[in-house]
Amino acid sequence: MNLVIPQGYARDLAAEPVTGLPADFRWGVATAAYQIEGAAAEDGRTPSIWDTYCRVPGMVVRGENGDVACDHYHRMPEDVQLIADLGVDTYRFSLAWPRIQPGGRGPANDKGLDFYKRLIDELESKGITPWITLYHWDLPQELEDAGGWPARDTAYRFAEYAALAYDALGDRVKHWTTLNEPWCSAMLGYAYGNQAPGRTNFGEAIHAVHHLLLGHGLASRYIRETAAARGNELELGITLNLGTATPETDSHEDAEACRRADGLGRRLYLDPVVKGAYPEDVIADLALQNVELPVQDGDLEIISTPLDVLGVNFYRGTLFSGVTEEGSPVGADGLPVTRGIERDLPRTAMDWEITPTALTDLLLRLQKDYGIPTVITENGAAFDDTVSEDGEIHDADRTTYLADHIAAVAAARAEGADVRGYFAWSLMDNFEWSYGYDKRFGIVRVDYDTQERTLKDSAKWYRDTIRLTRGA
Ligand code: IFM
Repeated sequence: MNLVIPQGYARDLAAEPVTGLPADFRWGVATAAYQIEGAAAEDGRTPSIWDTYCRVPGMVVRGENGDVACDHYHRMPEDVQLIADLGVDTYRFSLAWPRIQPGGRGPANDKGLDFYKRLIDELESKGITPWITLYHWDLPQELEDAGGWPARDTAYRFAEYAALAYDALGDRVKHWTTLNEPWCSAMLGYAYGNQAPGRTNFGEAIHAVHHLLLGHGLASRYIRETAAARGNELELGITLNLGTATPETDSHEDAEACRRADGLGRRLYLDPVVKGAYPEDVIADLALQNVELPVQDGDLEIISTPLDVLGVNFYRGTLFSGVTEEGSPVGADGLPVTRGIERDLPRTAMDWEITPTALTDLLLRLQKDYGIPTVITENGAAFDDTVSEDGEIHDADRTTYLADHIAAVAAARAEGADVRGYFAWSLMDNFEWSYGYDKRFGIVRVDYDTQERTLKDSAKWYRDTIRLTRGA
C-alpha cells in the first residue's frame, strides 16, 4: 500500500481539529467554467480566448485544452451530488460568457442559460447556495479580435453580458461576483503572455486593468439597480488574488520593493474599487515606464459602486528584495528592482511556497485598510497525488495545507477580521490553464480517461471539519 506523503509537509491532524469558526460560517467549494465544463462547441457556445490560446503550440503543457475537461456539462447532476456529499453550503462556479452570449454580442443563448438554470435547480434541490462568478477568464474570441481588454469597448460588452446573465438568473441567485482575479487577466494575459490571449505589452496590460475594473463597475451598477428594482436579495462582490509582500531586510530599498509589489498587485485594484481612487504612488511608478491609466471622467465613481463582500483568493505570500543579486537598486531595464526571494519553505507542486500565516496578515490588513467583509473564494494546493493500491488518494499534504489555512482564517477572525466564509479550490481536479491537466488542485480526484471521481482524503477531512464546526 502506498501511504507515502509526497512532499513531506503533512502533519497528523487528528490532534488539532479546527476551532474558532462559528456555526454559521460559510463553507464552499469553487470551480470555473473553462476548467471543468468541456462541451466546448455544444449548444451554441463559441470559442473564447482560451480555446484559441490552447491551440498555439507551446503555450499549454502537452498542447492540452478544455474541450472535454471534467465533462461537467454532461455530468453536472452527479457533480452536484458530490458537492452535497461534502456537506458544503455554497458552490462557487463561473458562467461561460461564450455560452451565454456567443461571440460576445447580441442576445442571450437560451441553451447556454438553460445549463445554468438546471445547475441552479439541482443545487437548490440539495439545499446548496449558488455563488456566481460572471467572468473567470473566458473572453469571447471575437472581442479579443476587436481589441480585447485593452480596448474600452470591452468593458461595455462585459456590462451587457452581465445584464443578460442577471436578467435571466438574478431572481434565483443572491451571490454575484463580477470578475475573478483581474490581475491575472491583465498581467498574465497581456503583459507576461503566459495566459490567454498571450500578449506581452505592459502598457496594454495597464489599459486592460482599467477596462476590467470599469466593466466590473458598470456590471455592478446594473446588478445593484436591477436587484433593488426587483426586490431581489443581493450580495455583490469582486474576487481578487491577493498575497502579502514582506521585505527581506529592513533596508529602504526592500521597503520600496514591497511598496511597489503591493501597489501593482493589490492597491491598484482595491483602492479604486473600495475607495474610488487609484493610488498616487502606483501612478508615479507607472509614469516611470511611460504608462498611464486611461481614466475618463466619471469612471472612478462607476468603479467604486458599493460592494457587499470582497472575495479573496489566497495562495501565498512573497519575500521581496529591492536590489539585484549584485546589490544594485536599479535593474538592467533601468527601473528600480522588485525581486521575489525564494525561501526555504515547503512548497506545493506549483512550486509555490506554503505561507499560511501570511493569510492571517492579509486578512487583518484588508480589515484595517478597507473594512469590507471578506470571503476566501479560493484557497488550495496542487500536489502530485498518487492513487494507492487501496484505490484511495492519501493526500495528507493537501489536507495539512487546508487545515493550516483554515486555522489562519480563524486566527484572523479572532483578531477582528470580518471573514465570513472559506471555499476550497477546487472541488475537483481540472484544467489548470497553461499547466494543462498536469497540476491537480482538486479535493476530488478526476480520472481523465474514465471521468471517474474519487473523494481524496482531503475531501473527507474537509467534510468532517465542516460537520464539526457546525456542531453536528
Ligand atoms: O486554477 C486557478 C483558478 O482558475 C484561479 N485562481 C488560481 C487557481 C490555481 O492556479
